[in-house]
This record gives sequence, C-alpha cells and structure tokens, in this order.
Amino acid sequence: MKFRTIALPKQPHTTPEQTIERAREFYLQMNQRRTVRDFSKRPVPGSTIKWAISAAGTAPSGANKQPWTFVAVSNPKIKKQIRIAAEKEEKNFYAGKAGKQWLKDLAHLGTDEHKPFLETAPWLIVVFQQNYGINEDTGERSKHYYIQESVGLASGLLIAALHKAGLSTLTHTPSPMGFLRDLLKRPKSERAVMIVVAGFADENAQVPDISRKPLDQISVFIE
Ligand code: IYR
Repeated sequence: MKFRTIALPKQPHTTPEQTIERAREFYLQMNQRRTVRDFSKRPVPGSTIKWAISAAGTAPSGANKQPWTFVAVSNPKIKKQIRIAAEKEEKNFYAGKAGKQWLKDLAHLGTDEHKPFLETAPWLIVVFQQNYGINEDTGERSKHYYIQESVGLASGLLIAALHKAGLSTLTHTPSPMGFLRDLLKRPKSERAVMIVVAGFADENAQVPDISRKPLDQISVFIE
C-alpha cells in the first residue's frame, strides 16, 4: 500500500509556560473524578454518549486497526437482563469464587453482588475488544495488534470524556462476562472487556474514603 501523508492539523502556538498551566488544569479536573456506584435516574441525552464514544474512538491503536466496539444501552429491558445476568455471576464471585485474598482486597470498597446501578444509571456502555477484524464486503479476517492496550487507551479516553461532560462513571467488570456477547448479539470475534456505567451521580452519592498515590510514588524522572 502507498504511504501517503497530510500536514498535521495546525494547533495554536503554545508556550512552554502554557503547557504547564494546561496540564495542571487538566490534572485538577481529572482529580475530581471518582468511581461512583450511586447513580441518579436523571436522563442523559444519547448525543452526550455519542460525543464521548467519538472521543474514545480517537485513541491510538495497534496498526490503527481501532479494535473496539462500544455498545451503548439505555433500553430498560436490556439493562434489566444485564443486571440479572451480572448479579448471577457476581453472586458466585462473592460467595467464594474470587478467593479469600481478592475478597480481602475488595473489602475497603464495600462492593457486593448487588448491582442496582445496572438499572438506575441511564447508560451502560459495554466495551468490546475485537480479537480480529472482519471485512464487511468479503468476510475476510484481518489481524489486530496490541488489542488490550488499544482498548484500554480508548476506555480511558471514554471515561475522561464522560467526566468532562459532567457525568460520573463506574468501570464494572462482572466476571465472567461472556453473557454480554450473547445478550447484545455481538459476533464471535468480539469479547466484552468492561461495562462503563454512566450517568449523573445521585445527589447523596457516597464514595469510599481512598486516596491516590502521590506523584513521587508513581513516577521516576531521569533528567
Ligand atoms: N466484579 C466485581 C468485583 C470487583 C473487582 C475489582 I478488581 C474491583 O476493583 C471492584 C469490584 C464487582 O464488580 O463487584
């Protein structure tokens, strides 16, 4: 294939000082994000979700294969089905399948097998990774690369976009989540990675009293 380039879209000139201020502002905004489990029933327009997914779709990916599908569900019947199936899995998980150590590590988050947010939150965005691509015309398979990394990057952007829009999210990972592919009628090439539960936080929402590691514990500078 021919290697074709276009000019990088021009961005306004930025001084080094401005980069500090903007990076700081973004950090301050992102540091307000908390994973929320108490959602309000207040509706959220589908357009908000579409813009957020569009932002997620700008993520870099292996060989630009964009190996992701986002299934956004607001249909109450489907949400209920997802809740029932997820709670069934979670019941086994919390009843012992997780193992003692895992349950101990989760204790400070106060989670259990009850997942009412899967019905109260207006949107469930189910993130699927595409293990390979399928050509729409020929049905031929194409290889995908760095799939988990790519989908992780896109999911991070999705959560940041939803936070910036004023919404709260919960990255929920029922385990196992094979039921999502069947329920949402996705092809065999796809595997559900997480449910991004999205909506306005309930006005009385409570979150665990936990903190983030300071910069000096998460970074090393070699200058
Ligand atoms: N999937 C379970 C358990 C769970 C696992 C981890 I790792 C978490 O950070 C939080 C919960 C659940 O959603 O309750």
